[in-house]
Amino acid sequence: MRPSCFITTPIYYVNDVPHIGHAYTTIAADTLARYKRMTGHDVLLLTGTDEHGQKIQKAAEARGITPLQLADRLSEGFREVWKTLGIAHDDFIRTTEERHRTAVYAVYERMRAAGDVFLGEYEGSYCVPCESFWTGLQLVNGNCPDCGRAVETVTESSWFFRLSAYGDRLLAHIEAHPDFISPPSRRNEVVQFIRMGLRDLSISRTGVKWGIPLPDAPGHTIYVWLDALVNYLTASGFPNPGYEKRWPAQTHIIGKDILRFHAVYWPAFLMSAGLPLPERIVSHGWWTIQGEKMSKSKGNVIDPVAVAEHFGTDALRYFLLREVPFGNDGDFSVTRLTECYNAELANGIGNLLSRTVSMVHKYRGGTVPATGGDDPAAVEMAQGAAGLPVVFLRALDDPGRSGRGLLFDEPLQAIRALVWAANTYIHDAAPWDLHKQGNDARLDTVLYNAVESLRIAATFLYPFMPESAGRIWHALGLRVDPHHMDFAGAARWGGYPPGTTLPPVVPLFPRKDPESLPARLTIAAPAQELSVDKNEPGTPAPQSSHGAPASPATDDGFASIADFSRLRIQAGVVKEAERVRKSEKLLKLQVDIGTEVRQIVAGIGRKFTPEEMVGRQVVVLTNLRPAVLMGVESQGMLLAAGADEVEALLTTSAPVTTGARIR
Ligand code: ME8
Repeated sequence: MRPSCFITTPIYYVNDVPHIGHAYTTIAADTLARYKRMTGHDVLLLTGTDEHGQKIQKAAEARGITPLQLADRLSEGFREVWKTLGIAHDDFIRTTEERHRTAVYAVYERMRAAGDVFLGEYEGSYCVPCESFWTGLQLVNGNCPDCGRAVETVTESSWFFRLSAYGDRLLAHIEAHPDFISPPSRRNEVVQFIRMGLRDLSISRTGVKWGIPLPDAPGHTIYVWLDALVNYLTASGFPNPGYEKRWPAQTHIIGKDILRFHAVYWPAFLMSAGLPLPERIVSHGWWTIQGEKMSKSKGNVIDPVAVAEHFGTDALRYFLLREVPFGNDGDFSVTRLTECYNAELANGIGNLLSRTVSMVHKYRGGTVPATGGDDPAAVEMAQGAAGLPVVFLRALDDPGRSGRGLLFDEPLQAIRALVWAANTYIHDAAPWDLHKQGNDARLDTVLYNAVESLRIAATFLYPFMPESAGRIWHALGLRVDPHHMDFAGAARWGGYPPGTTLPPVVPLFPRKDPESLPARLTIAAPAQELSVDKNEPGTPAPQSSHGAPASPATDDGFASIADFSRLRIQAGVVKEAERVRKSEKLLKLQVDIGTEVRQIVAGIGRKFTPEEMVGRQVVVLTNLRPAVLMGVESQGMLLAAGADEVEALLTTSAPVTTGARIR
């Protein structure tokens, strides 16, 4: 029997349509779910919508419709967006469903039977948008500490949950299960919060009509967070027999904004109800746009569907999980996405596929030959491929239970390295020369190995980029069922069946012109930088393709802050260095920039030897468009100074965190 694996996203509020942030969590959960299915698990991937509470009530009133009408409409909108983004959820829960009400009542009854529910008087500050009560101590300048907005003072009779009784048990559980909350910085935050002392929690409202009525307490509805959190149990089938097959959940994936609800309240509710706790809660960071919180009023909300329409769904999926380590915050930039798309997808796997398939057609009539023998030049590439299953295991399963979290960027980096190695292998082996020389055996070997690298890359890309993996398999004439495969075996070199005939080549990731982005993807620059076109009062100045205000026709020679902030300059550490073949001036460096290791070709070879460079902290322009110098790709530029020749390298006055931005 396949082991069960229950993975969840938060259930999203139906007060607005999904944006890039919601897409991020859901794509991450879908990627994990696909990986788990590939490794033989019986997966339940759950997402859904959170439909009760004052926030929804108010949003519906503002639109002149009922809360349920609003929920119906927006919930459907979420489903449609998930379809566009390739999300294969197994269940979509709505908190207005009957099955959910049954589960909420069953949990509430268990909490009451445990003696943890009592009637009290509530007076507090309530933040409507966050659905959160705050104490006077927690308020920041009298406002909500989470969103900064004004709070309302509320006094009402309320049912309480004895949260204060659970502090020690929660701490003991966290201590005994290092991977219960990740990444570690978030775990520490939760521990500190609990250590400060937990107050009993008000779990019923009289002021909120749009909610699940409390049994035996007319006029009270259940606090929306208790209602919402129970969704995970509802989807397991609770309280019906058999729910234990699904419960406890294996992974709750959430944003850092809702950590306390998941890592303190939720486990306490479950403890009180005598139910097992989820295995792990993984919290990710926050996406901003030009350093600011996304909001409709600022006009900086990015629509994931518009991004997917321009770049393709898989490019968006890839970029979100590749760009920042999962626990970190990130700034979403379409400019950066375009660069990443061109450098890593178009020039990377897209180029590998098109050149390989073209050569199979040109030199072998479209049929992939058997390898002509072992090739020492391919050994390292094959070893890298063979290591992929372990990279996935360490990054997504946490075998040592260290609680590092979900490290989606690590498998992506390993796949990128395989693609890079394959492109370099083709370049070095020069099949076009082998053909001219009539070296058929070696040409067969090189073509076979190129195809094989693609088969393996596609297989391991599947959880991240399911549609593209399918297209690569098709281009290689393969039929693969990712849910019934030998995951570890797929990485073994030599699995591709020679003699397969390939269809004509179809480009996988056609290059994108950074200067022609659709208007829907350009974001207004921060408000203070918007100028107003004098000819049309009230109209913002035209936007250039990268979102900054278009320069006026006259160039006064000054760079604006917007010009400078387009440059991503980071501190890096040189890990490896060697001379570029046949060049006196160029060194090929592998530079760690915190999130990845970049290959950079630098014209410093007359001043520095490779040995002198290893271990040095350097300053790198990391969003320079990649270029090929003497046949070697350079993914950035080392900053140096000198009159004619390089005299010195730029560095910082003291060592800084690898990857730190220079501003
Ligand atoms: O909080 N960056 O719903 P919600 C990254 N209904 N992730 C983001 C993001 C951003 N800028 N904005 C949103 C709720 N998210 C409750 C949850 S669960 C029992 C109830 C993602 O619609 C992130 O996952 O406000 C965050 O936790 C979630 O959307 C909040 O969605």
